[in-house]
This record gives sequence, C-alpha cells and structure tokens, in this order.
Amino acid sequence: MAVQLTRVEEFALIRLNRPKALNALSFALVRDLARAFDEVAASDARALIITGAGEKAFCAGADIAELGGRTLMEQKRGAELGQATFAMLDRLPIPSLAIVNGYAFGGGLELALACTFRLVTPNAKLGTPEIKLGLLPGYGGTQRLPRIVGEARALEMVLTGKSVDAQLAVAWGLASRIVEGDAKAVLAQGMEFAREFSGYSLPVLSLAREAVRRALDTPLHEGLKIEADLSTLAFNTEDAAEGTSAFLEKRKPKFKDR
Ligand code: DAK
Repeated sequence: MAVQLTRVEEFALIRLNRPKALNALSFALVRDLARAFDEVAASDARALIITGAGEKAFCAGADIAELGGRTLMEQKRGAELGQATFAMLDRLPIPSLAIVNGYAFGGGLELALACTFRLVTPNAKLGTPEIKLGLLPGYGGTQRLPRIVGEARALEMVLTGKSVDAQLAVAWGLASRIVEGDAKAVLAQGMEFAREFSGYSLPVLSLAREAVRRALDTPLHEGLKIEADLSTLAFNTEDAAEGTSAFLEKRKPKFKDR
C-alpha cells in the first residue's frame, strides 16, 4: 500500500510508502490519502501524524511522470482533486502534524502545509520547485504558503524554486521545531509534541483551530465577531464547565470531548 494508515497509541499515523519514488504523489496515492483521511475523521484518534517512508524524503511532490499528456480540463480536475484532498486534512476534527523527514517538494510541501503543524529533521529541504518544470503549485501551495511564511518569503520560494533547509524553515515559521535521530526517535518526538495539546478537549481544540484559521482570511472586525461566537460556543461544552471547576477545585480536569 502506498498509503499506510496505522494506530500508534492514541494517534493515527499515515506513512507515505513509495520510497523508491521518494514518496511522490501519484493520483492513485492522492485518492488513497482521501480515503485514509475519511477513516481518521471517523476514528477516535487524538491527532494525526504524517510522515514518509525511507530516509531521504517526506514526499518529492506530484508524480512528474503522470503530469504530461493530459487535457487542460483533466489538469484542472487533477488540481481540484489535490486541493479537495488536502482540504480534508485541513478540516479534520483533530489536529495534524507532518514529520518532514527529508525532501518536501511541490505537492509534498503542500501536503505538509495542510497539516496543523510541521516538524522537520535536520536533512529536511522544503520547496516549491514547480517553476523549474514550467509550472506553479496546484495543490494549495500558493494560498497556504503566504499565510504561513508571509508574502515575500512565499514569493521567493515560488518564483525561484529554491528550497529552505530545516533551520531556515524553523526561523521562517514553516516548521515548529527540528527533531533528530532515527525514524523511531523522530516519531517519538512527534508524539511528544502532539501530547502537548492532544489531552485537551477535542471539540474545543477544533473551535480554537477554526478561530485562528479564520483570522488569516477575514478582516479584523469580522474576525473578532467570529472569535466571540466560537469562544462562546466553547462555553457551551461540558469540558469548559469541567475545566473551570477543576481549576477552582485545584484538581486536574477530566475532559470528555463533549
Ligand atoms: N515524481 C516522480 N518520480 C520522482 C519524483 C517526482 N516528483 N521525485 C523523485 N522521483 C524519482 C526519481 O525519478 C528516481 O527514480 P528512478 O530514476 O530511481 O526510477 C527516484 O525517485 C530517486 O530520485 P533521484 O534519483 O532524483 O534522487 P536524488 O537524491 O538524486 O534527488 C530530488 C532527489 C528530490 C532532489 C530529485 O528527485 C528531484 O528534484 N525530484 C523532483 C522534485 C520536484 O520537482 N517536485 C515537484 C513536482 S511538481 C497540477 C499542477 C501542479 C502540480 C501538480 C498538479 N495540476 C494542475 C493537476 C505540481 C506539483 C508538483 O509537486
């Protein structure tokens, strides 16, 4: 299977598994990813972690061998398939984390950008080299990248095709931190990172993600209204009652995801 979905303790783990092609995203793989995201959404996992098989790459992008010889309408449908699939990831009810273990180019970077967080290994290289192929990103990169790193840095990446290393990725806010060691150690650090939030109320985490996400495409006065609505909605959860009571009673809260 080119997409392996497993369970590691309380987390869902997706491993892109085409290491000989540096985990390139064939259209079939993208469809498999969509099915996996559906399964994750219906599961009781507390976060999703995505990584790539092998030592070299998270994902080297769209499968270039499949890109040629298609009509413009087929290309448009291809872009829409990639965008819709990555939107499923962005909209999962639980947070997600990409462990970028090596190259994340083109569609591979776009997959990571649709995750809530990114961690990078020291050998990671992140980039949008499409321009070198006479193309531009088609799976959400031109929209998500500037929202994460800002317009000038996004333009620098998209127009030059130059990649960013692990340290610069962290400096630019493209990744949250660097994780080191073999695949097992890196996964353990990813799980440790995810545990910094995964014990909190899932519905409240989801409302918080929604509020922050809306900040990026909404004028301030509208965004503040959205925040008032979503934060009020959080007060309606049993978990909000539990969290505030637990504080006053000086005990640890027991959230129930309700
Ligand atoms: N697609 C297919 N195969 C790939 C691949 C890719 N993206 N990247 C690597 N491979 C394959 C290589 O062909 C090679 O296969 P064999 O020759 O062994 O059979 C194997 O993986 C190992 O790669 P290399 O031998 O090249 O390994 P190196 O360590 O020397 O180099 C590299 C690693 C990552 C620097 C290099 O492989 C590379 O530059 N890869 C291409 C990276 C890239 O350009 N990615 C962006 C792809 S474009 C759309 C619009 C736009 C897009 C999609 C759709 N629509 C409107 C529908 C564009 C999306 C993209 O992602």
